[in-house]
Order: sequence, then C-alpha cells, then structure tokens
Amino acid sequence: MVANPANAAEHLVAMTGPSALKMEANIVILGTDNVGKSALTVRFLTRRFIGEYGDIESIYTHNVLVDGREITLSIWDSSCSEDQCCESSLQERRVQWADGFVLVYSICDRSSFNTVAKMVQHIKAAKGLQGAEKVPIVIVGNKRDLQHRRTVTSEEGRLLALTTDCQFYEVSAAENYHGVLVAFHGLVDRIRVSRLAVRKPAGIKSIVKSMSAVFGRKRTDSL
Ligand SMILES: Nc1nc2c(ncn2[C@@H]2O[C@H](COP(=O)(O)OP(=O)(O)O)[C@@H](O)[C@H]2O)c(=O)[nH]1
Ligand SMILES: [Mg+2]
Repeated sequence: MVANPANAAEHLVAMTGPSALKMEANIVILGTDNVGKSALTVRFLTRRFIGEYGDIESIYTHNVLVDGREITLSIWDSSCSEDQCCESSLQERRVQWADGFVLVYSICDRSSFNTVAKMVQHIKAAKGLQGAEKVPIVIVGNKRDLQHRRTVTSEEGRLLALTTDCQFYEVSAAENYHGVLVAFHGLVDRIRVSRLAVRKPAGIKSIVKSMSAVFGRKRTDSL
C-alpha cells in the first residue's frame, strides 16, 4: 500500500485546524419529579426562571463557547415518575444517548437524593466503562434558597460526589443563574476530559506513525 503525503497532510490539518475546536455533546437531566430539572434547564438556556414548566419531555439544542471552543449541546430535559426513574427502557435509551449527566435532587427532598445515589450506580453500570475512563456526571442539589426546608445537608451531597467520582454543586435555579451556568460548564469540562482520555492512546503517537509511513522513517517506538 502506498501512502499519499497529500492525504496525510490534509488529515493533520483536519485534526489541528478549526474543526478541532468544535465539539458536540449530548446531556441528559435526570432526577425525580419536582426537583427542578426543567427550571435548571430553562435557566441555563434562557437565564430566566419562569416558575412553572409543565411536564413536557424535550430535547433542546444550545451553542456555548467554553475556552474559545464552540460546543453544540443537545440537552434532554427528562420527565418521569419516581418509580420509573431507574429501570424503564426509556431511561435506558436516555443513558445510552447521553455523553454527560446532570443528576438533580432537591435539598428539601431526601428521597430525591436517595434516587440520585441509585442513578449514579445505574448509569456507571449501564455505560460499562473500563479502566481510567469516567462517566461525566454532575450531581446538583437544587432549591438552595429553601434553607428552612432543607433535609439533605451540603456535606451529604459532597460526600456522595466524592465517593462516586462525580462533581457536586448546590444551586438555586430560582435565584441564581451563575451557579447553574457553572454546573453545566463543569459537566462540559468533564465530557472534554473523558474524550481526551479515550483518544490519548491513539493521539500523538499515531500521528507520528502515519507521518513516518509517509516519509519512510522506520523507528517510532522510542516516542
Ligand atoms: N424555591 C425554589 N423552587 C424551585 C427551584 N427550582 C424549581 N423550583 C420549583 O419547583 C417546582 C418543580 O420544578 P420543575 O422544574 O418543573 O421540576 P421537574 O419536575 O424536576 O422538571 C416548580 O414549581 C418550580 O417553580 C428552586 O431553585 N427554588
Ligand atoms: Mg420537568
């Protein structure tokens, strides 16, 4: 087989040129009813809190710029009753579709927190990743403004995230846009890192190998 130097050069430009700065990712928002999944989604998309959101299952597309990189997000705002949350086939489809997960509970609702703990395990098992690969998950304790009704402490949320290798945020979709933004950006960062981890073994080394094939250099294994 004869390698074509022109093709190899094009390939390199494609990997290092403007398209390398673009990324697409699917994000699903999960959690029991009434924890504020739609409120968080709408806050992130529009910066607004409108109070009532109905019960519509929707996928939104949203472009963001993170560190100079254009990212197209598809965000699936799920809606499911409590007992369906882990096992239904719809849930399986959401899990397989998603690159990253926002798992939401309300700080005023302990059972929603327990469900998030179960979901983390379920998602990790369903994704079946190996070795150092991580599932990008952020755990979000919402309704932080309702301190007087709090039943889940911040420490419990933080501990759950720490022990499951997830990221943790406590926010109020009702009162604060910035916290919601930071949580979504945290997830985007996790997705980027997880993609780099997948690509790494085939990264620089394989570029050098293909260049060597083109220019006839034999030894690449010292790299
Ligand atoms: N006080 C307060 N209420 C919130 C917050 N987020 C959502 N809600 C309210 O909680 C209810 C359920 O929100 P929704 O987004 O529909 O929950 P979903 O079923 O998880 O999508 C609505 O009445 C919201 O106005 C919040 O941060 N603080
Ligand atoms: Mg909803």
